Amino acid sequence: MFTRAITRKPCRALIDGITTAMFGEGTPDYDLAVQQHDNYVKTLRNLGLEVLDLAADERFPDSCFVEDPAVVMPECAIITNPATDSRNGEKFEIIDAIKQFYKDDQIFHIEAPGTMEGGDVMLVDRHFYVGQSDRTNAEGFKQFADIVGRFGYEATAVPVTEGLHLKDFVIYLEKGNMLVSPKMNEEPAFAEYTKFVIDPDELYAINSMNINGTVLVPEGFPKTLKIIEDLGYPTIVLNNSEFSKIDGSLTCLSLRF
Ligand code: CIR
Repeated sequence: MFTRAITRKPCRALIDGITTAMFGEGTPDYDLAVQQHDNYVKTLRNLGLEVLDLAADERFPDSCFVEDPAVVMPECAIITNPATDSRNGEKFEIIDAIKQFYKDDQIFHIEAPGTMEGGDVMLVDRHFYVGQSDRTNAEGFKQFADIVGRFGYEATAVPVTEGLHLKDFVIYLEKGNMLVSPKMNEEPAFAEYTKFVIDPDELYAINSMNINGTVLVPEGFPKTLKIIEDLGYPTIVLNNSEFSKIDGSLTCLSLRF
């Protein structure tokens, strides 16, 4: 059960965010991004979460994607080590927010040469699956597994070969149900789960977000929406178009705990 979230307002420099255009072409419209972000925060608040919405930080174009510089769980928070030069400094900026909710001895760090971004980290009950991607390396995984192991969590590394982060290609809903890309459907680490394979033309909607039993789904993906509705979930559809242009999905925009 989530009770809180941390978000950060998009900055004007968002238009210079890193992108492979894996989900959409074009430059984000700043004003529209602000509107979409406001709506995202409002939606989390309507679902009962207390949201700390941090001020925009113009030094870091991608800083609204707060999921990447930290990984949070009830027992501790792990400040990651983002892999790209333009994002690495975000780890210093998220700490003040984290310190409002975690004591110093509950805060851990991924250290170089380890790299990690939270978009690669997916929790299933007490088991973390960690993408091995351009952003999270084997050393980052090793440090992470060691930290969470102290709190009784298991951790398994999963190769990510299709694009940016693990959670762009697999998302856990609950009760053993996962939304997966056709490729992740073949991943041995997920053999035991019930997988719903998302059409290649709707891959962006894999990153839907279960908040306490209501699933937030990006707008424009009717086949995925139907799969989620047929599973019995109430859904809320959110337009995330401006973030998708710089490879940002729904979960990227918050830390939830
Ligand atoms: C980046 O390339 O780092 C950003 N433009 C997008 C980050 C998306 N974050 C996420 O999936 N957790």
